[in-house]
Amino acid sequence: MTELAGEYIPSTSKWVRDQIEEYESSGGTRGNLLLDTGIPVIIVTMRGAKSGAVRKIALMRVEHEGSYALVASKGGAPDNPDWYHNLLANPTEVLVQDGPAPFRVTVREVDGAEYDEWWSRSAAVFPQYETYRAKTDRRIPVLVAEPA
Ligand code: F42
Repeated sequence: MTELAGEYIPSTSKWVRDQIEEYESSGGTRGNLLLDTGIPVIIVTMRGAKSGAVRKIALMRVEHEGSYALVASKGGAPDNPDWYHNLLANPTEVLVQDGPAPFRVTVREVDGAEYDEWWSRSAAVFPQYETYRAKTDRRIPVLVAEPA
């Protein structure tokens, strides 16, 4: 089973860590939608930038030709999510789970035309991203995870 070595420290956000637990324990057959929206999610496993621990988050599933957008929206909050820093610090120690088992990916931040292309794919899956963008003057980072 593809895993990251080290101590797992769950998210401080209960609803998120519960969703991750349900997704992983069911092989992606439960806990795979965002609340009651019917929109699929993925689980991303990474290395903490400060703790060096294993960290996990859930994100909306935005997939295109085997690659995934990781949209650091955090509900339109004024600051970036902690996980954004993790992925920038350790871009090759990342797993994506989209179904029964996680697989290794390499992550990079996108800009320019590539950002626009992935942003429109993301907003097509989850229109709420546009609401988040309108809510903050923070530029919401978009990273792309590509199978390693
Ligand atoms: N968040 C998004 O930003 N975009 C989405 O599309 C999205 C979808 C989604 C769907 C389902 C679901 O359950 C949650 C979803 N979320 C989405 C929420 C997402 O999973 C995260 O919970 C959210 O983005 C906040 O991420 P965060 O990394 O800021 O998490 C906080 C709550 C957290 O757990 N903080 C920890 C803490 O102890 O305060 C630290 C986490 C951490 O990674 N620390 C690093 C370390 O070294 O361990 C250091 C990080 C640093 O700043 O260097």
